[in-house]
Amino acid sequence: MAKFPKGFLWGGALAANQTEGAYLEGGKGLTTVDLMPTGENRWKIATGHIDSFAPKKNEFYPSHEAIDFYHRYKEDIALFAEMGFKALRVSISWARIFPNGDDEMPNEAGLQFYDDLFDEMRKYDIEPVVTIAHFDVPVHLVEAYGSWRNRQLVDFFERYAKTILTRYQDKVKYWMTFNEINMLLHLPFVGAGLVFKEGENEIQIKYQAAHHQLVASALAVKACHEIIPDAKIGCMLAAGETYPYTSNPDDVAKAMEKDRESFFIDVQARGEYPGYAKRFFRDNHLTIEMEAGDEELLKNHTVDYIGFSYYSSRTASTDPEVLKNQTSGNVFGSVANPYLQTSEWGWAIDPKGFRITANQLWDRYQKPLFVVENGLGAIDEPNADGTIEDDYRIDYLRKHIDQMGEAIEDGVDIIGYTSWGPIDIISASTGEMKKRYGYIYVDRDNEGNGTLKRTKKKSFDWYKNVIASNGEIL
Ligand code: BGP
Repeated sequence: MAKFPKGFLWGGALAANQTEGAYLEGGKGLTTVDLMPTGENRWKIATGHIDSFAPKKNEFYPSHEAIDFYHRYKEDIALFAEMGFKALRVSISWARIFPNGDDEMPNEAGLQFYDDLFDEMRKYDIEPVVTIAHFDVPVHLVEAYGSWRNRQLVDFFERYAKTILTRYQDKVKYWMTFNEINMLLHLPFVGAGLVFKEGENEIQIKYQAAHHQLVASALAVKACHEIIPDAKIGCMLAAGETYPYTSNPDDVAKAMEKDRESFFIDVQARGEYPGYAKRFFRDNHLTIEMEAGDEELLKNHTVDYIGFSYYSSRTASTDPEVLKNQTSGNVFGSVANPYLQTSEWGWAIDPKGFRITANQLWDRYQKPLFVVENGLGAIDEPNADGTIEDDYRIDYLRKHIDQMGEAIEDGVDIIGYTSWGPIDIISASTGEMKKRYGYIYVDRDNEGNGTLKRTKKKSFDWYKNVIASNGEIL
């Protein structure tokens, strides 16, 4: 069995918008995700097509209450502490700090909330790992500026980042800029608050917005290094190796091209756009407007570590017959891999792919890796006595942690593992509550009914042992 390094950061990962609820409390402004209902409209909105910047009466918006972590975080953190968490990844909601995004002064009630939250973690020696932007843009910035398509967002983001870096400099030593930065290419409203008008060149807008986020990310890295010299700040990629469906060189080349979404990380970790990205812009007649000084900024302020999520591998094919068999529920346009089983939501389950992905990222960037998301979204059926035997979840996690250990044995430098949704939360893609990742069950259904009571699942004690044995006992 592989040895995990001493001080390995075991824990879990959450995002404000999927967890906190209290969507207008404490002076918080509306964020993009507060406009995303469950049901069929969600997908349309996620891809940048929305007709109202206010919630509608006849829709259900799961982020509005989520699991009420805003009021119950003490109870939840006590449970994480009981499992022995060394780290907890959370995000700060931009609109709790700057309700409109472009406000001159931050909102003190919002700042205080996260002060209290970090104090609560520190009480149990849980290291906060903080994502500055996790899928929520203040709605005012979308309406008034067009969100990340507008260069002005860089300044608003910089002000926000500097405000929180300064405020929490003594409490937070691990930071991350944008969650799954590549997601803006697939779900542009989710990743970047982008809304498209009929007939617009969506691809041009997405890559321009990406450039703005990359500049903003470099500015946050710069600010972090200046304000908290002993902190580490990383980027975050929705990772997952793309396999060729066959050994046909056409398939191999297609898989290679699909993996080139990691150009984001090339910019954030190596400090420049790679040649293949420039070629892609040329071939697609895209003009990315850059300001004087951007290139130097990107070059000089690269990240300290590579954060990534890994849920599954992807598979690419050029064969029209194979292409008919796209996996469901996956935004990466992957075809079904005949060697892999899938989750109830159609995500391929591939522990070995985790080792491969970690090796590829390490070989490529030679910077420490931090696994900040991994897990199985599944339906849990409580027994009559309320217990939940989630052996399928244990099985998934056991195999993935084992492969992470293999990657470490391969020489990959991995500093921590925060599994996704250690307590059941709202699903980002579907808005459902029944897609659960947690070691802790939350009594709430897709329509928002339930007591919100927390119950330990079977996986709770299992993960507790994994942490206590530093990954020796799986
Ligand atoms: C990632 C996001 C998370 C999270 C996770 C699981 O894309 O960073 O916010 O939700 O995926 O996805 P889902 O909630 O759709 O199952």
